[in-house]
Amino acid sequence: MKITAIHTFILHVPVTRGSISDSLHSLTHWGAPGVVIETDAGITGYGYSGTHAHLPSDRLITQCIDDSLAALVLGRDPREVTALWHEMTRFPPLQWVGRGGIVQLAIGAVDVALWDIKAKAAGQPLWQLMGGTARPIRAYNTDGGWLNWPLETLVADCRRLVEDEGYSGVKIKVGSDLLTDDIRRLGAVRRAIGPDVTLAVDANGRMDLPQAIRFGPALADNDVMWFEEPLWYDDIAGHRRLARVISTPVALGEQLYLPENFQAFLDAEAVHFVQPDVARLGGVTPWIRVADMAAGRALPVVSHVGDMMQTHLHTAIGHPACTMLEYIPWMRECFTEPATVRDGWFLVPEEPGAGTTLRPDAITRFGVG
Ligand code: 0YR
Ligand code: MG
Repeated sequence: MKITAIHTFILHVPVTRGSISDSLHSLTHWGAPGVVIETDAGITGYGYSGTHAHLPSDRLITQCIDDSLAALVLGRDPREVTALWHEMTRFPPLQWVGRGGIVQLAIGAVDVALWDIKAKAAGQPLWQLMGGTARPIRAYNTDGGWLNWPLETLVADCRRLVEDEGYSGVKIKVGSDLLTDDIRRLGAVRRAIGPDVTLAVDANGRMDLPQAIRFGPALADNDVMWFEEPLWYDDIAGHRRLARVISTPVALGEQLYLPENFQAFLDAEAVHFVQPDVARLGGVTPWIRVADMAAGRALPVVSHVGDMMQTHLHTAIGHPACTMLEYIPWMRECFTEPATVRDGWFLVPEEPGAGTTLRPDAITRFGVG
């Protein structure tokens, strides 16, 4: 089988809850700069990254695919995806200008499209190609808990997710200007959802070490499952120190671009819940490597879903280190088989591929220049 054509696209899809904020970002749309790869076997693969829908930066990703990566993979056999990933990440001129960052996001989109083709060629969903068995994955809801919501809205929405929609886990954003606000919001949510629901918090990298340490007792008192991205993303030493002085496990990984970054955090014992994202890490190929690293240290993998779950549902089912997956339904209308939750559990996808096949109208409805 040979790759015969490569086209790129950029989707900007409105988020479901209006304008939302975490401690560092506000957004109204989710971005998906991506790629369609065609083959002489008539199989088409789809892959994309996940961004904050900023057209100038999305264009940097599609340009990297159009102008550099396309020439590397054109004419090649897409089923040789692991070899192609190594070639893409080691292509001298590209790694010189961007090891990590834009280049890695572009490689991730291509890698996912190649895995999509490989799974379609095998007639299997990706989770099955990975050697997994059809097993339910527990969902925790992260399409709530936003930091721009007043306390009453936050509490009512968490209660609704649990009582009306059947979620057994939720995550709320922290990293307010005042730590006392975070403590008040956390306590109110825990009281509203009761002791049995999994509750995680996410500071999106905004705190400094003293503030994160001061938050520790409130996290323990409210039985918080993990403290996500407490400190700036790349600060290995800071996370290691925090992990040693608080009793709540630390989660991170959505901002790490390279498998070697995960290796460094793991070697430093600076992370407990490992959160690789195919959309940032460079695709399914490095995701499997990171999940294997975590499994080798008895650490759970709970992916961040920059792809809005489509591929991560497959990798979660397909890898034994995965225990839960976040649910954030911002791109459901784009796909032929959108990831779906019933009674707090993800349905097992059945279509062959990596879950990324776009509906025919996705680009006409959400495509931007
Ligand atoms: C909004 N999930 C996250 C969103 C989300 C961010 O900025 O991108 O909150 O990706 O941290 O865990
Ligand atoms: Mg997060």
